Amino acid sequence: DYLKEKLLQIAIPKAQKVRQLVKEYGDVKIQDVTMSQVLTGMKGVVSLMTCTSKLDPEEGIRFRGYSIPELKNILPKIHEEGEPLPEGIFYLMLTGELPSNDDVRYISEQWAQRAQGIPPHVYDVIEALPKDAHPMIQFNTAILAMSTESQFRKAYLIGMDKKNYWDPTYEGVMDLISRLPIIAAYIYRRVFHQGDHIPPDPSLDWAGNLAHMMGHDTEDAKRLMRLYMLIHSDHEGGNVSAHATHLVGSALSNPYYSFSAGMNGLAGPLHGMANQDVMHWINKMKREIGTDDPSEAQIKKYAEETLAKGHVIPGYGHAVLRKTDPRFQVQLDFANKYVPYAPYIKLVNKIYNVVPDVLLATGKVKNPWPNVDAISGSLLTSYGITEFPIYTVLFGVSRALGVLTQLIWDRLYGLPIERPKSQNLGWFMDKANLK
Ligand code: NMX
Ligand code: MLT
Repeated sequence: DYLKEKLLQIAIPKAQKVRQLVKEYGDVKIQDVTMSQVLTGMKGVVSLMTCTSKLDPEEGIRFRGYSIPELKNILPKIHEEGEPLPEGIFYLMLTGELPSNDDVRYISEQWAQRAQGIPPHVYDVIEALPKDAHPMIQFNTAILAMSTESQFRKAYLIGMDKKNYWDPTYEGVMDLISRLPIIAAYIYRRVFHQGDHIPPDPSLDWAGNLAHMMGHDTEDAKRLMRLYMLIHSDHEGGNVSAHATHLVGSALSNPYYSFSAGMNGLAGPLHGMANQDVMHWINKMKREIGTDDPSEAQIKKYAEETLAKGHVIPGYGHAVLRKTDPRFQVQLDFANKYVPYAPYIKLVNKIYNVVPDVLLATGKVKNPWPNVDAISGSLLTSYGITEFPIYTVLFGVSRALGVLTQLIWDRLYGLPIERPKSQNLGWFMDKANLK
């Protein structure tokens, strides 16, 4: 496997640097931490080392230094006018280098081959769940069921040398990523299409195959799926799904256990489930106002009522970003170009005109702008993928690319078990001299 060889060559000097930093520069102070940072979700506290991507509050995400608009131009594509292949961003996040067409083809082929290894019991486990169990429950159950295949545990029991932990991690990650589209499509067809399953087409790319297996076999749907898989793939290390995957991986739990932890976090409404909740919020608005095409004044009133009830407006706000999410923007540009008359896209535009001011008026929301989830469901719906509960699963398939390449790097760096310190309320009160 030339990719593994290459990765090791890139990683050896970097892992040496990590060891040197700990040994020779371990006492260097990097930050002061305030009370409010700890008590409001550790915002801004640098406590993780992540190499796959970095988030700037104003500019948004960069993957190994490249922004989304840049990647749309430089990553390999199947069609000149089309979207980059997610295989390319995987290669970039893994190696730090831009892939050639051959590199991307190699990964596509690897994943198509490895995808054939899903054991039959995984389908039995999915089938044992009620059809109306949320697709994220079915997805995560399948991920855990696939951990019977983990090579990490087997190698660990045989007595693998620490410095080789990355190797079975890489194997598990490649297997897992290759199989996620099949699992996601299986759940989709089981729940929404009477179990009428569509076999994978190994000649297709990873994202194109997902659209194909879901039954959305047009070139347009494949193109949208490539875009979706590209932009959801990573958001540096501190978001809940990345952080959870990394934390659980630090106990040397295998890639399946680690990724499952991340997916449990993605299923929360403040994280990935927001993409489904946005659609519920829009549809409830249409029902309550009594029209499919509410005016901006009506949307404003509905948004204000949402806040008055103590609910969040899904798809808006962010823990780090302080501007419109470039992942929202790239989808909006795509939608305005290809499906501008789609009713949900017209609504997304109207909501964007109104909601930031409503949130700003609260005086407490730190970022009133839309995030990735404010449009992704409306875009999928406009391409015929109208079943909202599958949206977070699609987010999860994509997120695997980033959090699992980082898991390989965690083992290449030789990072230890993670164990921050906790304190009780009295300790914090003492620090503040509060009686
Ligand atoms: N609607 C209503 N209130 C909000 C919103 C929103 N969209 N965003 C923030 N707030 C509130 C927040 O609940 C908090 O209220 P309180 O002080 O009463 O507890 C206050 O504003 C300050 O919060 P922030 O510091 O601005 O935001 P925080 O970092 O705590 O949370 C989110 C970030 C993303 C969880 C938050 O903006 C939110 O709940 N957004 C809606 C859900 C959503 O779209 N999540 C998806 C994020 C992207 N993703 O895919 O993961
Ligand atoms: C993400 O993509 O993980 C979300 O935008 C949440 C985050 O970055 O905190």
